[in-house]
Amino acid sequence: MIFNMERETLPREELEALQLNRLQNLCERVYANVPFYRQRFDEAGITPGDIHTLEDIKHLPFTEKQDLRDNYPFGLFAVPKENIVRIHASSGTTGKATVVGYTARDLDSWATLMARSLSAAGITRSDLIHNAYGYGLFTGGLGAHYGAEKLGATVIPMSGGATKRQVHLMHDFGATAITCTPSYALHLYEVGLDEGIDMRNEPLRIGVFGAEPWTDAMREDIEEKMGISAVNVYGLSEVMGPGVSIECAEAKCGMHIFEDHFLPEIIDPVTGEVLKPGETGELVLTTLTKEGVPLIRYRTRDITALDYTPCRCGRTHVRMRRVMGRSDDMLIILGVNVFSSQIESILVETDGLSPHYQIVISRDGTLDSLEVRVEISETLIADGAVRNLQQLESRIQKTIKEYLGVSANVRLVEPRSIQRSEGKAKRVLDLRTQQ
Ligand code: DLL
Repeated sequence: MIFNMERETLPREELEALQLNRLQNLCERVYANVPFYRQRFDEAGITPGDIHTLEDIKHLPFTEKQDLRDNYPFGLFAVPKENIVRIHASSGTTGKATVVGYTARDLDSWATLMARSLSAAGITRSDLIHNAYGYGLFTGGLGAHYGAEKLGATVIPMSGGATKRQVHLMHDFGATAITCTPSYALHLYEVGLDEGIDMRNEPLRIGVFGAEPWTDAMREDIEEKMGISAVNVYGLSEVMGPGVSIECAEAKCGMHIFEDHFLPEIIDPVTGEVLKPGETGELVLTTLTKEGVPLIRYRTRDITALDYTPCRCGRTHVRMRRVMGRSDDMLIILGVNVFSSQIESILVETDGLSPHYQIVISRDGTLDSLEVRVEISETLIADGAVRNLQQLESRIQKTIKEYLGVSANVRLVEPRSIQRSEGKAKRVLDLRTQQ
C-alpha cells in the first residue's frame, strides 16, 4: 500500500521542481550555518545563489565519511545544540565514530519515511512487528520502531540477542512481520527449528531486511525456508538510518529512494564523474530536508545503479539496484575485483550448501590467497552424500573461477560451525591487514 499517495506518485516534473526548491534552500542553510560547508563552497568558488537547476549540483563539493570524522563529534551540526533531540553514531572499525544529530522534525520525517517503507513492504496497521534490529546508537532498532508506530502497527521492541527467547516470543505473540538483518533472520529460523518452532507454520508473512549486502539467491532461500515475503530496505546513519529506500512488495525490483527527501546521483568512484542513469557506480546522496546534520553529496561508498523506468506499483521515485557491496570493501585478489555478494550468489545457488559462509583473505608470500569456507547443509549429511565433498569443493572452485575470474580455495565445513551474528554479519576476514 502507498502510505503517502500524493508524494510517492508525484509526476517527475513536479518532483524535480520540489527537489530544486529544497536543494536551493539546503545550500542557503549549510552556507549560513556550517563553517565546514562555507569553506568548501568558497574553495570551489560557488555560492548558494549559483544553483539554478538540479544539474548544477555537480558543482557542489562532495562530503565524505572522513569529513564527519574530522569534525567529530558535532562539527557538522547545522542547528544550535538545544534543537538536537537525539544522537546516533556508527562505530566504524577504523578511526572515530561518525556522529549524527536529529531535530524533532528530523525524527518525525524519519518515522514517516520508515512508515512509508514498511507500508511499501506490505505491512499494515493490523500487523505485529517483531523488531530485532539492534536498539541503541545503531539506527536500525529505533528507526524501524518509530516507523512501525507511525504506521499504527504493533511493535515488539526486541533488539538483537537472546535468540531462543526471541523465537518463543515470536511464536507466543504471533508475530506477522519481522525486521532484522537477513543473516539474523536465518539464525532465528535455525534456532526456531531447534526449539520446535517452524517459521513456515507461524503467522509470520513479511520480513523487512537490510543493513548488510545480500543477494536475490539469499532472498529466495529465506522466503522458501520461512514461508514469507522478504523485502530489501536500505539506509545509512549518516544520511538518516533505515528508510532511505525500500523495495515495493508489488515488483521487488530495486529499492525506491524517497526522492522528495534525498537526491541521488551515481558517480565513478575513482574519478568522481557523474554517470548516466543505469550505469553502475557509487551512490551519492544529498539530504534535502534534514535539519540537524544536512549533507551535500555524501559519498556512501555503496555500489549500485539507478533505474528511472516506471514501476508497476505506481510510485514515481527512482529505484536503486540491490547494493553489490561497498567500494571500500571490494576484495582485490591478484588484481581482480570481487565483491563478497558475488561469491554469495554462487554459494547459495549450489545445492547441498547452507547460506552461512566466510571469506578469508591472506597473503601467501607475495601472493593474495582467497579461501571460502561454507557450511554444508544438514540434508546433505542426512542423504549420506558426504563422501562426495571433495567433488563438490572442486565444482564450486571451478564455478567461482569461471564467473569471477579468481582462484579460490573452497573448504566445506560442518553445519553450524561458522559463527552467527546478531546484527551485521562479518563475512570477510582479511588477514592481510594483520600480517
Ligand atoms: O545499516 C541502517 C539500516 C538499518 C539500514 C536497518 C537498513 C536496515 P549503518 O550502520 O550506518 O546504517 O550502515 C550503513 O550498511 O552504507 C551499506 O553499506 C549497508 N547497507 C544498509 N542497508 C543495506 C542493504 C544502517 N539493504 C551501510 N543492502 C550502508 C546492502 C546495506 N547494504
